[in-house]
Amino acid sequence: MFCYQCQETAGNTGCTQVGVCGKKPEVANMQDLLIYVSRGISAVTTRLRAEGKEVSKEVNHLVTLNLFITITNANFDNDAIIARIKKTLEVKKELLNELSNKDNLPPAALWESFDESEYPTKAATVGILTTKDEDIRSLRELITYGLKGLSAYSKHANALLQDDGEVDAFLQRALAATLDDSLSVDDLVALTLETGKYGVNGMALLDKANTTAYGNPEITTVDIGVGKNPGILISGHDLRDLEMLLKQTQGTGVDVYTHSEMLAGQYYPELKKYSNLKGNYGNAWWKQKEEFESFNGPILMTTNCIVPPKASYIDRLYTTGSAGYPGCKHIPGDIGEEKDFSEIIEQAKKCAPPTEIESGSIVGGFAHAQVFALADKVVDAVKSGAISKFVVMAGCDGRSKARNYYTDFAKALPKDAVILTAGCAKYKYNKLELGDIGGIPRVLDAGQCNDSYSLAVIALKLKEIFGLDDINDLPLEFNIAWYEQKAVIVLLALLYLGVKNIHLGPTLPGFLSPNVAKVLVENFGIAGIGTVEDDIELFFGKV
Ligand code: FSO
Ligand code: SF4
Repeated sequence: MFCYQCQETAGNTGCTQVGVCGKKPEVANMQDLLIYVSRGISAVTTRLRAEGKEVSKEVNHLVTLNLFITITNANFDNDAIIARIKKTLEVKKELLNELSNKDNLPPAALWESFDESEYPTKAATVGILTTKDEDIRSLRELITYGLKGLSAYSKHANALLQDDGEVDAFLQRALAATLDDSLSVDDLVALTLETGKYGVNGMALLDKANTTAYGNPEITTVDIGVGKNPGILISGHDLRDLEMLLKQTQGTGVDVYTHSEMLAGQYYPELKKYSNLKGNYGNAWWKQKEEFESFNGPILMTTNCIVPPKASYIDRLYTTGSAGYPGCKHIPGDIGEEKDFSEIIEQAKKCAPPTEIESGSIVGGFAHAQVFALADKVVDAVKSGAISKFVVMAGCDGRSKARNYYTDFAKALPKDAVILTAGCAKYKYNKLELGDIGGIPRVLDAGQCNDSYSLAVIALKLKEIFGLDDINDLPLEFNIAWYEQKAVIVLLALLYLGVKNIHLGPTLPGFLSPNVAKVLVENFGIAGIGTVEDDIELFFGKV
């Protein structure tokens, strides 16, 4: 196996024996093959579109779900991945029949085998290292990881019956382009930036889907303690799953708690109206071994991030959608279907209520509409100097000790600085008592990692209000934490929007070759992180 797609990759160069995430070599290899066949089918759909033929939504959804499944910590279930490979090959076979011109298709578009005993051998020939030039490899993977993130966001929008055919067409065109040996480094750099453009569109689509279905997030105080009823803990990012679970648990005496990224569900009017939606339990994804144990009831993983579970609670862990883990029950249900969570609810009834691990509350819901509603207050605070700067600290949390930097950085910020956050990175500082500035909390949580889009919309609005020509002239710094591939699409989207001098940590991606890293540094001023003291001085001058 060789995988270097996430921030925790071994030695920041690549996992080769087993994933730091717990991914086994055979699963890593089948994921490589799933990516290969997804590239192959994308070459076929891209040719079909060029011939003026329609590609169905079902095919688009097939490709996006394939990519989503290979995101870090989403799916560890080899059988599920093999089933996706076969399904993709079947669909591709039919699509090939519709093509008028099959000349010069890449080998991935033509390869086919329904005998899974051949898959390991094939997988060994299609992995990341088969691209020999390190810069081409780096750019192909950077694009692929951005597309994985984009797929995740598209899939969530699709679950709410929203599609953007242009995003899907781009996604497949770009995926197919990673097979094209005629593309130069410059071509691939251009495609990387174009990926960012569609990243913005994909996040806008999801924002529209979420707000159309559930209203605009609003300021919400979320309890982090527990009640007396048994509970179901729902994690991951899929709000449609949360809605179905809330509906089905009403009146059963079972409460629903959110975990990690699902916290954002609490901010939406059409979700928070359910009286059986209790508080948020626990913290970011990587603490789940302890927190799932003490939760006592069943846990539903709707997407990443799964940590390989302990035997003590594996019988309480369920997956759905892109998520999967061998030995955990997977709840099926396609887009537009009502999933049946009754088995989880029945199990919950027999479980003890959650053990309290924290008490108090956290405040969130500062997505674009809510911040716009407070715009006068915010603008006045900036004009009067009460707020000196905003610091975007969106992204992911993770296990590495180096991430304590973000807690220390938040604590060390001048008291007139406000943090804009989204994603599970917030758990590094959302329970600190950072106070407020004239009623504006110093940590404004927009929601999930995809709600970084909201932060960009807010920045663009501030640019307009202050009459600036350039987003980089705002009193705004970007100090982003990354872990997996959704953060890659967020980064590319920000670059496309013209944001410069983003600090990215705790380490720069291992998949960036020295030359590709140089392009990002020279053109966009991307930098790593330093010590807390140095970075505070860099952003604020001597304080
Ligand atoms: Fe976190 Fe995991 Fe949302 Fe990621 S739960 S790390 S960027 O999946 O997607 O922020
Ligand atoms: Fe390693 Fe990350 Fe890949 Fe897991 S996802 S195998 S930790 S690089």
